[in-house]
Amino acid sequence: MIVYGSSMSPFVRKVIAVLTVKQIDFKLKTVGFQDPDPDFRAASPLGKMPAIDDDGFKLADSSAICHYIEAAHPDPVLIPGDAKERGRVIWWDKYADTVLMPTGGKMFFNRVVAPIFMKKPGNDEMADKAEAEELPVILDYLEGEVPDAGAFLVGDTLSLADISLASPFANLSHAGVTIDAKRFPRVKAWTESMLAHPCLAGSVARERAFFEKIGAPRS
Ligand SMILES: N[C@@H](CCC(=O)N[C@@H](CS)C(=O)NCC(=O)O)C(=O)O
Repeated sequence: MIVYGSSMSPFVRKVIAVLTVKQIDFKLKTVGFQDPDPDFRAASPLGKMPAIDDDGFKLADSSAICHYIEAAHPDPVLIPGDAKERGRVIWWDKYADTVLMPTGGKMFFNRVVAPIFMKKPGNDEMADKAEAEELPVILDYLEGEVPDAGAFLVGDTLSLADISLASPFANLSHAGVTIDAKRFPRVKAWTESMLAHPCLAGSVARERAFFEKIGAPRS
């Protein structure tokens, strides 16, 4: 399978984590935002990463891709069959995509993507405002929802919910955001335990090494 994108994207990192858990071979073809690469554009009609090409089957959107992978490679299960558990997994996947990342993206884009990858100034005011005003609302909610460090959001085993919700916290960390351990102790402990999980740890370590190498360590 070819995965188009960069693991710096929380959505690409999520797909890589799912492939890692399921031990599926893949080749990462690095592309940028709205990359003109024709093979990427054929797989991603909106020009967004991730997209895949699985032996000629092309698909975009991390959630669509994860559902496809789950159906094609059901073992180990990451999207449970139980109705309530499945509903909760989809809730967390969607929450990460539509609530956490729109806020996290304001920090990651303006502090990392714009200055480092696009070589243009980011909007620091927008990033600082999102960190001060939007992020605490999200963390307040999560503080009442996440389990103990090392435990899982839905059921007793790792699911797509854990991967989807934890992945954007790597972007927050790259953007220099520190989760306040006094105010959000559960979120801090759980997200750190998830980012250290073997399915995410490899990507996060490579990303941190990249920032170290260019002399811009944020986390
Ligand atoms: N809901 C999509 C979001 C994908 C997405 O927004 N990817 C970003 C990178 S993190 C992107 O490629 N943005 C380029 C653009 O919006 O033009 C998914 O889950 O795959």
